[in-house]
Amino acid sequence: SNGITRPKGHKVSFHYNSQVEDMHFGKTHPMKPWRLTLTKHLVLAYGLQHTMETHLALPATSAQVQAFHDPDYVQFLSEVSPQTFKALCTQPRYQKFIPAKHDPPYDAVELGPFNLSTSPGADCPVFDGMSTYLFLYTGATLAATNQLLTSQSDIAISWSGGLHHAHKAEASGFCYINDIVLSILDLLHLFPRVLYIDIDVHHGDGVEEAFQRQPRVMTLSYHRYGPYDETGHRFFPGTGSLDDNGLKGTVGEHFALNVPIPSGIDDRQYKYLFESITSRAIDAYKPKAIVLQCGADSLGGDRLGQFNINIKQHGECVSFVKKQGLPLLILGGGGYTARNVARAWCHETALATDNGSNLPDKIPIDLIPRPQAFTGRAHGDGQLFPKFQRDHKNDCVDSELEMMVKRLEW
Ligand code: ZL4
Ligand code: CA
Ligand code: ZN
Repeated sequence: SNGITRPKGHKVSFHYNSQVEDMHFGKTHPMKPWRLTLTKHLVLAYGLQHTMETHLALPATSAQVQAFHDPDYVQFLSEVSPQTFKALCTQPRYQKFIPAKHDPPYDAVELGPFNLSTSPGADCPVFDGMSTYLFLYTGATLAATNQLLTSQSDIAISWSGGLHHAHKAEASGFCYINDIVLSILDLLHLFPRVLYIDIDVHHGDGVEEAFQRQPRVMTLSYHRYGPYDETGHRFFPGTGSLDDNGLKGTVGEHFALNVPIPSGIDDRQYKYLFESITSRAIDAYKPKAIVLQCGADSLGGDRLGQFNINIKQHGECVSFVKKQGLPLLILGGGGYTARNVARAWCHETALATDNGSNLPDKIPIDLIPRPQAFTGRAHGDGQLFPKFQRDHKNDCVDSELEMMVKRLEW
């Protein structure tokens, strides 16, 4: 009745547990789980729940998480809270995970084991309900993965997942459990080759590192990368140069691809890079399944990002990958201007179910039971595709991008 229809010829499932929304990383911490509330409400306001299966996610088990992570780290994560942190830190089994001392600017926060901290300035704080949050976002991604493994879905969506920086025994960059690595390990039981594509503005270092020694996973990350800034730092995490292609001297060499991008890249430039490089990678590698991390911090106007791309082009990356017709896992990731995260991921949910052109331009805003934070003039201009103020000067020049595409042809 509103023009929204079920997709023909493929099945989509959506995996989520609203409990993740209640978490707070800290007052001014950029990671806001309530962006997932906005996303969910927008999806529901457009009626997209009728175009796919919606599954309530259950928490992952410790055994599942240990398929990649160190058992001591998993044990710590399952017990930690602001109340238990100090006592846990003194336990003998965790001593070897406490850094002796750390370099600036990290010395501003007092670090416990595994790069975790209760200091307010930490990237990976210990907060109330943290264990619940971590095991739920991981459970959602693993349930989505299972839908693909059992051919019950052709596309499975897990917007609370996509936390690409977590290492085997270390939290990093707002990521604690690497749900992506766990998912790909599961996919490898069935699919001989899995392609991982990452359009978050940050380098997908945790996923690349986990698979850098082996050829059954190709990782391909598009991200901001550049020289040291005025403060002597690189854009986080500082890895992912063009020459970073998997661990040299192992069979994994040449099975990691990185596309380092200057700030200010626009839609046209991003489309050129994404489509030429992704299609070459797919033609050469012939993956049997694809995992797509859709970090929304690559949008213009993001609090942490430095690109100038619009929701339309972000979504065209999803459509381009979907068009390959392979089992597809769609994940979230970064995204720090919450209203734009919700718009992008709602639009991409619609694209997955072939409803990309069916969403009216005006957000049906009065249908959205919105939280306090979404009221007021600063939030929501009522447009699904807002015209972004370019907030980063475009120092991204075509000739540089063309050279990169040439160098990545092999
Ligand atoms: C914050 O305002 O570049 C954390 C982090 C906490 C609260 C108040 C404390 C103020 C920005 C970021 C001091 C903050 C100092 N609070 C933070 C080297 C850094 C050490 C930490 O999208 N300081 C580290 C991580 C990146 C660094 C990006 C992206 C994740 C993903 C997938 C992770 N870390 C310098 C920064 C704030 C904060 C404000 C912050 N941290 C911005 N960028 C980082 O790829 C989900
Ligand atoms: Ca990326
Ligand atoms: Zn990011």
